[in-house]
Amino acid sequence: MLIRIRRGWEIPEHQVTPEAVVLNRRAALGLAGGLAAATAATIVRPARGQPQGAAVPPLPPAARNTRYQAERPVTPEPYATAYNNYYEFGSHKGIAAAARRLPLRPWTVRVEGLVEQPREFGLDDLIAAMPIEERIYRLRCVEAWSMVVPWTGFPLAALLDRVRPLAAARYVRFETAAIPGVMPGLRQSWYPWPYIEGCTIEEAANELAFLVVGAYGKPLPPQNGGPLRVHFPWKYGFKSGKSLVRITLTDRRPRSFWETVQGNEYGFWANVNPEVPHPRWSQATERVLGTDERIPTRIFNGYGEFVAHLYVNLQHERLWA
Ligand SMILES: Nc1nc2c(c(=O)[nH]1)N[C@H]1C(S)=C(S)[C@@H](COP(=O)(O)O)O[C@H]1N2
Ligand SMILES: [Mo]
Repeated sequence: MLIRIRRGWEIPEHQVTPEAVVLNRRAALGLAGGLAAATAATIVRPARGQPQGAAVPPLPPAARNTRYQAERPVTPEPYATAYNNYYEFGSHKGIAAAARRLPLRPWTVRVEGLVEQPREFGLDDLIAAMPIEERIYRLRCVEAWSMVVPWTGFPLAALLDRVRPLAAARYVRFETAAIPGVMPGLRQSWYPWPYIEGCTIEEAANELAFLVVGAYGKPLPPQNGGPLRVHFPWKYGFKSGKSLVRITLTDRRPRSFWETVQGNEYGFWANVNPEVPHPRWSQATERVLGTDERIPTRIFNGYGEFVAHLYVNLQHERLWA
């Protein structure tokens, strides 16, 4: 079978990445104060496309959990793994080759903060200890494109149980890897690295909140956030931080990367809602990655039956962007 992979820059609708537009504008406005200094610093760069680090073991067998139905075809793997947002590797969609420089092993993630038992987990020990399963989830990017991916992973709640959150913990903060020698995007020093995201403890405990270690039955490739990412399928994709290194339970609402960059466009909650437009474009429909289709966007990305109850008493909050 011949599958032609369109490169990010060949997709006419997305010649411009909306999220990048903001930053380029900010840079043009002279907000790039630290840029000169950062470019001057010596950055050791391994050869482009060269995988780094120790070998990644195959995933243990993972049965598909049929409770979660995508109701749409799975996006062909070459599209999902070649059209990515991962700003640490560049503010365009074609970062997959550059991301192969990320060493995926050894990998550890710290889980700490307001917990009884802070711990650092080696990724393979964690995978062996967790209830691994496959879930087919929709992913809706705030840029109005979407895909459907079979992820392998385990509920975020299963990991949090291991460290026993204290009653005072109200939020979960996700910190993702920032490795200057490996990630050329970090030289764009006007961005508030590292990439931070966050959610409430109730959202983290929701059955849909998923820690992902694989896609399409294989270990999660770096461009999709390997070796460990989170996915909240009812929220815009930017809430789902890639390549996690630290998970912190806290009593303060984390301020996320995109909130810091442009808080009027990217808020804390960022639940998918077709009726609430982004300030610069409509969210009513979405382009289906790998097809020429546009389909209506659904509230909570179609996951309202699982998550709508989380927001009933929060109508005063800016829940949708
Ligand atoms: N660390 C980090 N995580 C990130 C991003 C990023 O730039 N850096 N981009 C986000 C955005 S905007 C989206 S839409 C999803 C994209 O995931 P995918 O490449 O697997 O489709 O990752 C999210 N997680
Ligand atoms: Mo996104």
